[in-house]
Amino acid sequence: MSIVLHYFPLYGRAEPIRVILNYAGIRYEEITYEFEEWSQNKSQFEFEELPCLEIDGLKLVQSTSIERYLCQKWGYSYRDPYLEYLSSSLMDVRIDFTNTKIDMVWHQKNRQGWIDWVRSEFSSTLKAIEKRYINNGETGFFVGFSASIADFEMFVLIHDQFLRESVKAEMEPILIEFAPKLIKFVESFRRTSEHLQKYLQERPVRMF
Ligand SMILES: N[C@@H](CCC(=O)N[C@@H](CS)C(=O)NCC(=O)O)C(=O)O
Repeated sequence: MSIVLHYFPLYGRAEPIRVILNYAGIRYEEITYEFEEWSQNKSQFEFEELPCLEIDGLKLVQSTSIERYLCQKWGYSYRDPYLEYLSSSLMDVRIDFTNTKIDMVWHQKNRQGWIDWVRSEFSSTLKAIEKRYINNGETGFFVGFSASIADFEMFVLIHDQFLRESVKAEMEPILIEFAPKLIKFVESFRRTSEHLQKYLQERPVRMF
């Protein structure tokens, strides 16, 4: 099977896709577009946006639909509608967060304002996310006893936005104050896949 991920030199909307692929130990290539060369390339892609995941020549677009596709294909989804709702609703939480961050940090160049927003507004969402984790029995997963889209999404949200080396000093205190069990989730989920651990050690350091 040939798998190619097309994206920019960012974690961005492609990172949950990379995390799912790596967690499952699936080999793929990446084609990275520098921002200057994007305008000549965008017409190749439906909706003229990235990420795009090319699987055996089939070009999949829209990041969350790609994630759902991968989760269905590799056994990380639930047939039960309520369990799947519990799982995918956490994806919507992460997207709301991403959209706010893109707007404040990327467009408005207001990183400090965004950090203030995380502490004053998003902290109640962090508490609600932690409550979901506790309600599932602190199993190491957000829904049931095995990995689902909720875990990939919450791993990317909590690990990359609060705990990775380059943001930890500023962001981890917010988690410690409002939702400390989410740190335990990240530690536990990382241990469930050696492929994921290797990926995290080897991936390039990105700002966004
Ligand atoms: N709903 C889309 C949004 C995709 C999107 O906004 N992609 C941005 C990068 S994160 C992009 O391609 N920007 C370049 C452009 O619009 O020309 C998804 O989730 O994939």
